[in-house]
Amino acid sequence: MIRKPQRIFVSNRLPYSINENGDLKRGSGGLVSALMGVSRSESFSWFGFETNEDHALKMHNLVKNTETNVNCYPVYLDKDVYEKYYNGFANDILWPLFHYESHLANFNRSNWEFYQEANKLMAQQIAEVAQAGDTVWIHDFHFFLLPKMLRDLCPEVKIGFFLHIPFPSAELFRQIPVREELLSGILACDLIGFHEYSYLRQFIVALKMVLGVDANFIQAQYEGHRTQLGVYPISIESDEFREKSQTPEVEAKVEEYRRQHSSPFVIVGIDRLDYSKGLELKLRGLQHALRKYPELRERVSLLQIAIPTREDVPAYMSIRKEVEHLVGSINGEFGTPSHNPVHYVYNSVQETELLALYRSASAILVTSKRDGMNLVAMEYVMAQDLKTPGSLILSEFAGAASLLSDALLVNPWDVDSIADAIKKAHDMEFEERLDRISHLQDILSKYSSTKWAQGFIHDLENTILTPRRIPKPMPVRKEDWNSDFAKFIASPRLAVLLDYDGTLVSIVKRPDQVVLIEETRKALLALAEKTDLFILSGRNREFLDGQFQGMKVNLAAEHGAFVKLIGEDWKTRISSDINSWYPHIEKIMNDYTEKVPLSFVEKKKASLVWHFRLSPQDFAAFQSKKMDDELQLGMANQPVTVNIGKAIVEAKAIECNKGSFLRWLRQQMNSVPFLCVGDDRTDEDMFEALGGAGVSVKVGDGQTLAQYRLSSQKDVTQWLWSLVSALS
Ligand code: GDG
Repeated sequence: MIRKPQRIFVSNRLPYSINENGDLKRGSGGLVSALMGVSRSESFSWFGFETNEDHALKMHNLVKNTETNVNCYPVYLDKDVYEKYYNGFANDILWPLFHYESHLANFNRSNWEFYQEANKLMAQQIAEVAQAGDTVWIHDFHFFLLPKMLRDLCPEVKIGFFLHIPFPSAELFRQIPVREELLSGILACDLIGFHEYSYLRQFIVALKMVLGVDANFIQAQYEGHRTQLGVYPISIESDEFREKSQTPEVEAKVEEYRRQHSSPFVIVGIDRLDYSKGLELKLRGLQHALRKYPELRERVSLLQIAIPTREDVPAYMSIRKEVEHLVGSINGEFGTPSHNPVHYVYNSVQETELLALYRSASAILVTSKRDGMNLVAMEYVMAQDLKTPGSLILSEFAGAASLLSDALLVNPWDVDSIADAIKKAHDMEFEERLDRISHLQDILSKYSSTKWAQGFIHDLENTILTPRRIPKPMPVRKEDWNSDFAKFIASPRLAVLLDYDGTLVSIVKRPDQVVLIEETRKALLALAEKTDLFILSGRNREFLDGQFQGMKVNLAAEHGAFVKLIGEDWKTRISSDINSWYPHIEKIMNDYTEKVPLSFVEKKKASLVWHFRLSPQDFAAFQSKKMDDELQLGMANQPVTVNIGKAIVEAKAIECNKGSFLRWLRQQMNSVPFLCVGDDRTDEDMFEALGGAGVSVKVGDGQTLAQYRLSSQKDVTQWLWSLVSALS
């Protein structure tokens, strides 16, 4: 029987736990219902850490007995390792930094090692279950390294990643000492999702800044792998939530709370006592409202539930202290014997109480400084009774603001903004409140968390797996070559195409000062005795003539636009009209040379190259993009191609292309196999055109279509000697 591909979800903790009586408890969070909702009828697996060894052993079977379609895989992690990976790294560096509190981020290399260890363990355990065609959806910042680790173990699994918290400004992200590892880890995914467009934008900037990857809003390419990018704002199970808020138990509690409320206009606040939630800003805003609008005194109060979290961490102790101090000071300033403007509860509440609080309050105030989304705002909206609709006052800095634009949006850093919104909510007519809440409820009803999960999974399952093109290593010594390559070299006749700069000579700041070293020259001469050797370069004819004077090698200049076979003169392969674009591009490049210090134009017969390797890099790179844009637009209909390369912008006649040269040469040489060697973008055209007609070797790092990789230019001469020796 053919096995059906399965879905695998991964989160830090499992949606289940075992209580003291040994009974299984299912978590009630939004993510749990979303993922359960999306896979109601099919079976799926869920991986998460478990620090109780006994529970880890029992969990799988306990879950199987309760929910037949869930395969639950607890990954046992020693408490100490968990503490260091989770609190020491994820919560002590990623959480503060991603919430713009970089002063609280505390990098510790040993905790980083535990983060790697936890990710690795998770990858190994998933790899035991996942098979080709399966989909793995990884959740959140605990697992930045997991995608790559898993990809290495299971290349044919589709991997998705969703970040539940904001992605910060690239300027902050780049402070992380292990920024490259985090980004290259996550880029092994097939799809990465964010709550909000601005998070995706920051991510793209970070990719460029940290890894030099040019991504757009749709996808990123890194080391030959394509990653789709997208925005998927999370939601709640809206209709279910509305129904839960209307039960008789909740209604009874609503009545009770309304009787107890100490003012006619109660604003509720439900936040974990985390520094990102901006509780101190909320209190300052309220204080300012009561000062600015005396008519609100004794009419407006705040019922704040602050849910304890990470109580032993100094930053959390200090925010608690500040919040409690502010509560005291506001109650001192505005309290009366019968009324306190702030009712503060440092505890969590039962679900019935939570729903009744939402339903009984006249407004909710969310003042997060940064918040991935904020589900509390959505829950408040869905809990509202349309006979008594309340108002949602929401921080612009919560991802939810992008979905809930009918809220009263505030800048939490501006006390006036909060004060004015409180006043507006207080004074708002019934019709406007109803209008706003109905519209918000409509949005959420049509866009539930199940829809969110369906949207992400649909896109993930529809991604096309990038075939893994990881070139095999090419050892310098022939004794270490693999048998395929050794066999290839044994062909009776062989054509060898070698690029020049970056392959036969190292890249230097002044290209005019490049010379072939004697040892390489000798190796080439020896190789030319045994093969049809071609030097295929972007350089012009004069330069190649100078470098290879007296050597019996075939030369191809300007990426193959001109060719000089042994014993013949230079011949052109160009048939298009160069004059239709050359003077115009020359003028534009000259203009840029004026603007960018130390840049210069290299003029060849069928191509022009603007070089900026000596110029201030960021500025020149920016100007090169502008130039590229200008040339692409202006020259769209001309027989010229424009490319940005390593510190160059190159415009060349369409015949100047190593791929087209190789195709031409293959026709001339019939079935002779080719060995193509090169290091940069232009050589990729040659590798692509080669297809199955030979073997390609990339010199140095970077993404490539080549079959083999020689690790560095420094190894080329030695390797050429090995070839000569193998051919003897
Ligand atoms: C992260 C991101 C993003 C809270 N206290 C009680 C209680 N809750 C429930 C709420 C709500 C949930 O917890 C909190 O969700 P948030 O979205 O507000 O925040 P985080 O936990 O920080 O979650 C966040 C989210 O991931 C999803 O992607 O929105 O931005 O930080 O559902 O109702 N529930 C009960 N008693 C409580 O005392 N019963």
